[in-house]
Amino acid sequence: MFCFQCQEAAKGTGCTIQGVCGKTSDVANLQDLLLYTVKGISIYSVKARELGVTDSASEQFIIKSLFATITNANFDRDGFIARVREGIVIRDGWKKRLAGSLADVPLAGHDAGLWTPGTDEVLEAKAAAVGVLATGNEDVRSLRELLTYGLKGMAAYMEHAAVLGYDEAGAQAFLERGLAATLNDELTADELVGLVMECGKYGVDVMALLDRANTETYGNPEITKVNIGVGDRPGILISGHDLKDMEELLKQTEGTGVDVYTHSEMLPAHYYPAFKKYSHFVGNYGNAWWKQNEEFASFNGPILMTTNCVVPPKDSYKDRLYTTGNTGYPGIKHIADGKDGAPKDFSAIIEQAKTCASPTGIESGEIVGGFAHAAVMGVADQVVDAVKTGAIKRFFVMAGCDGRMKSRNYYTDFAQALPSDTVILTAGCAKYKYNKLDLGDIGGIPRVLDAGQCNDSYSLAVIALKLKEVFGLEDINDLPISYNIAWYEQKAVIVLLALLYLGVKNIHLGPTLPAFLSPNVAKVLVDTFGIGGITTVDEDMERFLSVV
Ligand code: FSO
Ligand code: SF4
Repeated sequence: MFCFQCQEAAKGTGCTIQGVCGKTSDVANLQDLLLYTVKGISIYSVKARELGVTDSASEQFIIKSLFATITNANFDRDGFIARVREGIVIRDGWKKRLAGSLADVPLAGHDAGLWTPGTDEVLEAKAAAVGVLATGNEDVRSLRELLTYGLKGMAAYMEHAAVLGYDEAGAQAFLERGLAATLNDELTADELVGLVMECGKYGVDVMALLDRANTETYGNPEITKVNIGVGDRPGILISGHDLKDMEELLKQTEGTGVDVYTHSEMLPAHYYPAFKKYSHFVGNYGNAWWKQNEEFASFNGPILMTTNCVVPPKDSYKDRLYTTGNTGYPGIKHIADGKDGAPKDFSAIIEQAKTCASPTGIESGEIVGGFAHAAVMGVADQVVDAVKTGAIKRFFVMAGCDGRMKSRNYYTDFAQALPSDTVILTAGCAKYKYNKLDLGDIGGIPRVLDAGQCNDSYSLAVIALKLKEVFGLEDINDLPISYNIAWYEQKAVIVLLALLYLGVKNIHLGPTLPAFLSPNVAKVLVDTFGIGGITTVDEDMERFLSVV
């Protein structure tokens, strides 16, 4: 195996024996093969689209496969073998449909479009040969992987929008075009850079699409106080990002005597009007994804993982853990999709919850959030006044991810060291590094404004663009906003590319720069966009605050 797609890549270069995330070598290889398979499908689906032919089963397969290979989403070896076989059937179906035009298909001679799986042994031997290192030139490899990871992040957000009935042909077309491009040895580095930037454009589009899907379905997030204590009834803990699962779980648990709590990235569900009406939707339990080993143990009830990040489970709660959607883990019960659009059946989880003790309290009190674009625009006058009077000197976008590395304590220290006339804008699980600190408020505006999940970083961009308009500025970079972003997995890659597409410069990325950026590709990002890493809190603070 060789995997360097996330921030925790071993030694800052790549995992080679087993993933720091817990991914085994065989699963890592099978994920590479699944990617190779969807790239093979894309060779043909791109041509078919040019001829006006699309296929929603093929589109869904591509999206779900990309999502399943994101860090910490799916560890299910057998599931990946089955997906690869299914993908080959889809690919070969395209070949039949394009029989008359195969000669015009660019890359038709590429192995990704031709190979056949045979036995599981043959398939696994293939899996070991098609990974990241199959591309020899390190800059081409770096650009291909940067593009692939951006596409994975895009696919995750497209999937969340799709389950709510929202999709966009342009993004899907780019997804497939981008995947096929990573197989093309003829492309120059400049052309690959162009595709990476284009990926950022589609990143903005799919985050806007998901924002529309979420807000039109569940209402605009509202400024909300969320309980972080526990009640005395048994509960179900729901984690991940899928709001449709959230909705169905709340509906099915109503009146059963079982409460529902959120964990990690599901916390922002509390901000949506559609979910507030459920009195058994009690609060948020615990912190970011990486603390799940201890927090799932003390929760006492069943836990539903709707998306990444899944940590290899401990025996203490294995029999209470469920996966659904694109998540999976060997030996862990999986809740299947409903048939023909019917809701998923969560009855097994609910029945188990009834036999469990209520959660053990680990915290008490409340945290506040729900500062997505509509809520912030609702108090825009107050915010603009505070900036004009100098009560707010600078905003710090500290969106992104949390993770287990000790070096991430930097973000807690940084938040604490920020002067009291600054405001943190956050989204994603990065917030858990400072959302329980008492940082106070500025004239009633809290100093930590949480917009929601990582995809709600889009909201932060909308807020920045609105402020630019209100202040009559030419350039988004003239706003008093600094970007100190923490990343972990590939959804953060698409968020970053989207911000670059919107023209945001001088983003600082930590706790380390991606292992998949070769020195030359990193230089392009530094020279063109002023991307930088982090150093110490003191040094960085001085640098950020000296900008005028
Ligand atoms: Fe976090 Fe995990 Fe949301 Fe990621 S829970 S790390 S960027 O999946 O997607 O923020
Ligand atoms: Fe390593 Fe991250 Fe890849 Fe897991 S996802 S194998 S931790 S680089």
